[in-house]
Amino acid sequence: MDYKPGVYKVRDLKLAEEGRKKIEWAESRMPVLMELRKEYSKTKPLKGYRIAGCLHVTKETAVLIETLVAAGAQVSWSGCNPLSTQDDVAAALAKKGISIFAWHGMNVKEFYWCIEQTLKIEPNLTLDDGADLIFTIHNKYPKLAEKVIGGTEETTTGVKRLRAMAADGALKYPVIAVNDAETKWDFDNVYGTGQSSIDGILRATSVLLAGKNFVVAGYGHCGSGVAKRAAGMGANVIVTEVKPTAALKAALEGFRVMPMDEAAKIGDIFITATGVKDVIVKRHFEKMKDGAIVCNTGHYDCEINLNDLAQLAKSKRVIRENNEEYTLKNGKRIYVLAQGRLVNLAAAEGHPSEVMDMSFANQFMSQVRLAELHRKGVKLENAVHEISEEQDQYIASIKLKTLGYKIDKLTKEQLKYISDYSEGT
Ligand code: 3DD
Repeated sequence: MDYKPGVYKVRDLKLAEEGRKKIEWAESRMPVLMELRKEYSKTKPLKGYRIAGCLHVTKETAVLIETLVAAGAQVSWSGCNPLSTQDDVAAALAKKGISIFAWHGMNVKEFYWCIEQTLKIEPNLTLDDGADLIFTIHNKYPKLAEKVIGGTEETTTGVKRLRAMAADGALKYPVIAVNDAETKWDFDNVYGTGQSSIDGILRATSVLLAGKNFVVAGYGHCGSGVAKRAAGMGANVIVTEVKPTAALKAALEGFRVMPMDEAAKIGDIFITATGVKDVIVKRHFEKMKDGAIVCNTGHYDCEINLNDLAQLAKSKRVIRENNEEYTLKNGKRIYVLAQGRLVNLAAAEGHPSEVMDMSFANQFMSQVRLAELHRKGVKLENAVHEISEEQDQYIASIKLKTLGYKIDKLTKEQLKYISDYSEGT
């Protein structure tokens, strides 16, 4: 493939100056990644490695990209959602010579075209969020897949997809599940999704949350984060679930729990965070109150069935940015945010830099680990691999240090006690 370094396609290069300021703002709040950049720009462990990346182009991702480059990597990048690219950030990256193909509001055909452009770098490492890049390589460029030494995956649904591929024996190279790092899921998914989803809803509607019936579909790490932050804003949170333990947790946290068929009648605001398709469908829309607001914070846009809604509607118009008003044949109006795509990134800026700092420290360390294993001639199994406990605690300890916290240390006796089973009551 004819790769030309620094080739790019972005919305408008003139936005670069604004984008650079946003990136500098993010750098000031991502001390772990900046610490790693300082350390690894000396040794450049990624020199000679070519990374194709497919991850939301935000100010935080720009800090990750420029850290990978500082560590010696050649990088070519596309966004992992048609609506999540911040155009000024993309322009700033392009201006700095990064090969980037991303703009806000692309269609699905353009989305996959961008992914294909990044493959011209003939990557030997991939970095993914939702597994669309890995899936494209496996499906359309199997020869290229043979040359990839490994990849990393950012999100829950992407890891599930890759585990299914591995179970089928279809995975052609090892992938590290960044999502499953505790310093990722227990912070990014909970605090990040919680705050940024509310951010997206407020930017697209500016409604008062206090007193509203706020329906959260899915009480996993993301949904529980959203539920708790909505409750903190005074919303009356209702949780719908299919998993008894998750529903039980929601109930014991003090939230109302009921099926969507019942919640549809009383909800004012609905947000899906399940990773499953058809969570809100025709019969739910038919039950909803006039003025109900519906949105999604799951990775793919399949959780709200917009085809069903279109069948019920007699007209549709954009009433505010990222906010479409569907007028139903029965006269009721339903408002869909960000075209049913992830509202936190499409209608806001995604998670705050402070949590992405640790997620992306895991991405960076995992890419370095894959390169180091390759240099040592160590071949990982073509499967989904976990982040080590050691890496998790290392990243958490740097974060603590940058926040000025000190913690206790186990004494020799305590360490012995933990491993020794002879001491009883
Ligand atoms: N994701 C959320 N906010 C993001 C940001 N500011 N930059 C890049 C990606 C961002 C998506 C993550 O939550 C990802 O970890 C996921 O999808 O799980």
